[in-house]
Amino acid sequence: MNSPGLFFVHYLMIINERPTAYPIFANIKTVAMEDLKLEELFQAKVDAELKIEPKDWMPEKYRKTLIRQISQHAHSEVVGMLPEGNWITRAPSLRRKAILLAKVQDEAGHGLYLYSACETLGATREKTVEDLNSGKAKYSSIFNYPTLTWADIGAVGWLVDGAAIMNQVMLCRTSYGPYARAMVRICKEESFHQRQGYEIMSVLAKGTPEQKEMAQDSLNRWWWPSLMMFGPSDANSTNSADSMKWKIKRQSNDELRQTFIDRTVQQAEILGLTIPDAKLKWNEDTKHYEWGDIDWAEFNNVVAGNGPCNKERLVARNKAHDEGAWVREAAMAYAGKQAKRKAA
Ligand code: FAQ
Repeated sequence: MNSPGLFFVHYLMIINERPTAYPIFANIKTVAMEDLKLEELFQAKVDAELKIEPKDWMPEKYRKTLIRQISQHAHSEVVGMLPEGNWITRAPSLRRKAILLAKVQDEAGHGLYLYSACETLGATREKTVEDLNSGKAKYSSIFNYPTLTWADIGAVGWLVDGAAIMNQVMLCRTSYGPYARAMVRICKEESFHQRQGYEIMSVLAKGTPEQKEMAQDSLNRWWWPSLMMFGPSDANSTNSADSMKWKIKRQSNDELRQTFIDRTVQQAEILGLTIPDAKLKWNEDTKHYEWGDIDWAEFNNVVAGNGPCNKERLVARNKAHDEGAWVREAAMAYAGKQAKRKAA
């Protein structure tokens, strides 16, 4: 307890959650509950940096916003395996293949932690997955672009994981406990992913002229879609006001995008590659890069399901789901047997 505010919130939690353990406080509880509506108590907890846990009271809109964001995040991890999985059989060496395999498996693990976090909010796994497979649910726009060359695996690690981690570090401190805890491990792994991508780009950029050209071509194609990963501009971000108030998000889409650009431009300079933006310019006064215009029509089109690979991704997910039916059945049968054995 390092502040009076935190002490007050903690005290209210004790008397609200365990009044019988503190009979002296029973009357105060009634008064406190009258004075402080549940929503205010919830907000006070959030403001005091206490985590909201699954059994705590929460506004319905908070629960829905979390289910929306966490499920979209989980779907992104799972669909995100597809563009990279495309290169596992064609990785240029055994070392590269082993690294890529490990990375793609990490993404599956991230999906699982996140689906589990989503279940703690009352969303069933079946419904969440069904929403992805039917095309109802969103996932990150970035995974609807194709990986055409080996350099794209470098660009995905460097730029896509780089953008993902920029956004996800703040989520380690998100207000919902299960999401925050899942994000700690995810961020450690994303950090390795970003470095492996940068290393691929650095080897190619220092290689033959053809290899350097391949790296540049890949940067040209992935730069703008990576900037779109941060979501619409703050002015058009419909969910941000609530998410910031509830400390689900702690930095805005535009702030994170700017930080990503500032860091990544310097990394491109070290690689000797050129960011495909004629308007890119360092501003000595703001200490930030100025940059060109994102094609929001392209973003909206991809999010609406009309990007280069949207249909292909859903076909692949549905095929994997159908072919995995026997695994789910076997797991259920095993769980049934275990339950019977325990009951006997
Ligand atoms: N694509 O009001 P906002 C990864 C939607 S994981 C598609 O600003 P919000 C790992 C948004 O859902 C990458 N849709 O929304 C990996 C909303 O629609 P709705 C994913 C987008 O939630 C690497 C509407 O636009 N990361 O890469 C996109 O406050 C390599 C209005 O937007 C996460 O999911 C988009 N890019 O802010 C895996 C992180 N952006 O639902 C494999 C968690 C926005 O109202 C290989 N998510 N929309 O119908 C977040 O931090 C947030 O959800 C944002 C969007 C920042 C993505």
